[in-house]
Amino acid sequence: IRLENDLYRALENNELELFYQPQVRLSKNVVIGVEALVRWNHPLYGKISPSEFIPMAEDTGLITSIGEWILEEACSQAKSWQEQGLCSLRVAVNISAQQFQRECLVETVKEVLARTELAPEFLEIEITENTLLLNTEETVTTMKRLKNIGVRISIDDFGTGYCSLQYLREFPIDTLKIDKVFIDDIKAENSSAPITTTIIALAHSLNLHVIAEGVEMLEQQKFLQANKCDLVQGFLYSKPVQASEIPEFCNK
Ligand code: G
Ligand code: G
Ligand code: MN
Ligand code: NA
Repeated sequence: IRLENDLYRALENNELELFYQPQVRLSKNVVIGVEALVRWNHPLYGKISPSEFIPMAEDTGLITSIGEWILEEACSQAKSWQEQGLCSLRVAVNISAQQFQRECLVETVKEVLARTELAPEFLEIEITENTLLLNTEETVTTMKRLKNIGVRISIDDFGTGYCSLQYLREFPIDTLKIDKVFIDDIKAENSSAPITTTIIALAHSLNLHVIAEGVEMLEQQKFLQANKCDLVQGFLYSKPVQASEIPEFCNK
């Protein structure tokens, strides 16, 4: 309860910070994007994980202002990297289920893109399958409106939700993110990881991109390369880092 009170001040006290984790194209070994991951630097308790305070932000309604700050910070950072001539990185932003349900989301995305002057194709919105479970009609409408703006949509933690696959036909999705639990099945280059290979095949047969999350071992990279996964993300390449550390990944 104390923590909830503190969250009210976190924004104005500049206690929130975005970290960025590189996303690598396997065929060319280049960084093509980053996922923005929020951190709360609490003056007393130190770093607090978003899995703790995002639910709190949802309960208190603070998710609207915090979500807008995250979106704007991520887009303006991406624009700033582009202006420095470093690289044209896509930025992926996690949107919680509740945030996705808010009526203002599409307007907020539009306004943030206008203010930061980031071209919409460089913004990717990450939602989970559980977001799709809620209020299907409105969810499709919101996704279509986001697509019309030109932003990309990815399904985070793919394969772990309680969702039927029917949505893949109906919803305008660009990318599937294979959850780390399935990547963990890959222990060696010749491992059996049928869920991962099936998700890759599923994505490609639907003309979607596919990214593996939580890649930690070279054996996993080799397996994913052999099985034609498009993109990878994980500690093998980099943990989430501060914005200032991202440019050095672009010149590799
Ligand atoms: O980065 P980390 O492993 O601590 O993230 C923990 C969880 O918090 C993950 O499920 C991640 O998707 C979520 N998360 C991280 N950053 C954000 C954010 O900016 N917004 C939302 N809604 N969730 C986030
Ligand atoms: O739910 P979502 O996929 O957005 O959560 C991403 C979370 O996974 C972040 O908290 C990030 O710190 C964490 N993460 C990213 N790469 C790895 C990895 O290779 N191993 C582990 N254990 N966690 C990772
Ligand atoms: Mn994510
Ligand atoms: Na995930």
